[in-house]
Amino acid sequence: SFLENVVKHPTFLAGDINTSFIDTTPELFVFPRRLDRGTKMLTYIANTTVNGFPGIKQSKKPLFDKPKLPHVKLSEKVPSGTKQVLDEQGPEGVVDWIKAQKEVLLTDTTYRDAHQSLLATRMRTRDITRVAEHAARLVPNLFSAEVWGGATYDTALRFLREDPWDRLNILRQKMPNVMFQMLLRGSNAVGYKNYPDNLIKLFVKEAAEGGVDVFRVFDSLNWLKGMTLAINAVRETGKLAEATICYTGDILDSQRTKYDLNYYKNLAKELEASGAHILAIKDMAGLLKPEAAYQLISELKEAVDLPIHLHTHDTSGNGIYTYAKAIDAGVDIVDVAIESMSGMTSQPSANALHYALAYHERQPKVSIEALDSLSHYWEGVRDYYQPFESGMKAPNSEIYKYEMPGGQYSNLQQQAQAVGLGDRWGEVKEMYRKVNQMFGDIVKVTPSSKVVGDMALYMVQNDFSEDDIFEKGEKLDFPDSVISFFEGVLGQPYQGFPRELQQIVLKGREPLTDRAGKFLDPIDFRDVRETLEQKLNRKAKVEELLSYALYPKVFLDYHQSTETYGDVSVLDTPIFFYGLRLGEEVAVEIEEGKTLIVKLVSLGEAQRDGKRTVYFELNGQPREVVIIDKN
Ligand code: 3PY
Ligand code: ZN
Repeated sequence: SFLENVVKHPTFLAGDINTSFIDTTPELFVFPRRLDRGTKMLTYIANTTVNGFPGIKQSKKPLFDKPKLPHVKLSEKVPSGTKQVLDEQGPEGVVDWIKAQKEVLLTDTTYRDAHQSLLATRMRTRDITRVAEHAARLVPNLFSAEVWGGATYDTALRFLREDPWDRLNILRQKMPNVMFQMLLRGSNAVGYKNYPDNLIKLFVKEAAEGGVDVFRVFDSLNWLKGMTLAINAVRETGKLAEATICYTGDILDSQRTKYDLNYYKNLAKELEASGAHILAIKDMAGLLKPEAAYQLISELKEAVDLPIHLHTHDTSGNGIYTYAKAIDAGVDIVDVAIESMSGMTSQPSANALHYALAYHERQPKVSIEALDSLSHYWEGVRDYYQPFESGMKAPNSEIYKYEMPGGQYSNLQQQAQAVGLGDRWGEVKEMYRKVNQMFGDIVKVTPSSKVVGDMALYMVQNDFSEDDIFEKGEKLDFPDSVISFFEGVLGQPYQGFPRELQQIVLKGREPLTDRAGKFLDPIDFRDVRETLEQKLNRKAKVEELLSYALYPKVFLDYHQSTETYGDVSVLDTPIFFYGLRLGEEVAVEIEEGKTLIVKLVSLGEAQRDGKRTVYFELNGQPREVVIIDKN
């Protein structure tokens, strides 16, 4: 095809060639895409059929029932909702609207935190968006749907081979009435480290344009300075800034005085003063006990004039009780998940809350039939993701002792297994608790929770006690995340760092005392564009610049995957995870109105070099692809 390029080139056709022609005409080396979409898709299916999917133990492809979509007339007009309130009356209008509601309002986290906490964030855009038009008609009275942010951005690119911005765009089209909410990790955006200020600003601007209406902004140490830049960036977009306090400790425990009611009240006032439209209480580990919820919410309602939005995880099994008490204390909005995606490390059930508040004057105005029909859909979808379930079978009130966030519990357990500590999980949890105390009792949420988890693993793995750390610490190589925590890169913990341990870890280096973002050079996006476009060999969209700036390697790997396999988001989830059974025939809609019929006919033997030919029929025509058998 090099030759084809040469003979088709206008200079060649004009007969006007000299010897430098090849050197000075770089486009000669740009070959048309080698593989058509069909072949790319077959390559993905062949590879997955033979080699499996990362994180899924290879097994026979299970038989699945198709998830049942709710019966809804999609031709009917979508009722208006909070999104229209925002569009017509702006963020202050939404705030007034919230205050005027007697009933407690609901945020549905099924599309984000629920699967982040239950299924390792693996839910694919296809399964999320398929039910969106139905949900828009069934539950138009939601306050918001949490659909983006947290770990979803990274996971979409890294594991699901899809563009997180597509999810947002498709959802926005299909659900035009309910406000969309995202979780933004302050100056860590949707990543695990501090990014330059101009990246945060551009990210927020694009996310707002892409459809995010409510930005829940938190800092992993509850450090105000880590949030204000993002809060201001959100305000500039005309969207809602939901400034967040992460809840830790126990306000009612007289033994634990660091995070008491006054701490929370003061922080709430500071957030109000820094421009928050809504105050979120983010109980990421599910530590807020019912009576504490009553007192905390009552006092915060007195302390600030902001609507209050409560988030919890149901790990202990007490989530509904906590919400009931918070609702009696006047909380404005609570986070729930559709029943079949709720409970345990996820949010409390929306459906159960409906019944818990039967005959209560604040029972939410959401139809239980609608919630049930959505729950049936998610029940079917959840089966697809069985390999990513944590294996937790019952509530676990030990979480009150360990204070591990919902999303971290199963993750850390897996990490422990990966380093051969599977049978010492109990010790790891105890160590997590001890490390928290060694670090001065800190707020633990992404990424500070990861620091505590890394240190706990490190200590158990090496059989280090707390004394060992203090005695031998000068000579130890601590995990990177622990070093950057003590360097102050994640921000400043409330009441500062434990000095002695900090000096041991930093070995004489001076920590930061101000925002890391202040010292990072702004990103030159023109530079980034140039580099990226060279790598992609085409124009890049702003969203792609952001993905590249946030996660350079992950984004380039994702790009490489789309070059090899095409757009795999069109495959249904069983095919995406397992490929095809021998003889299985499926229809794949690769774009609207264009469907390919694919049948797996046979698998050739693996050759010495691992190559294996896989035989298909594509629209009735025989096709074969060669892949490497990695087994
Ligand atoms: C995240 O940052 O992803 C979280 O969900 C923290 O709770
Ligand atoms: Zn959460």
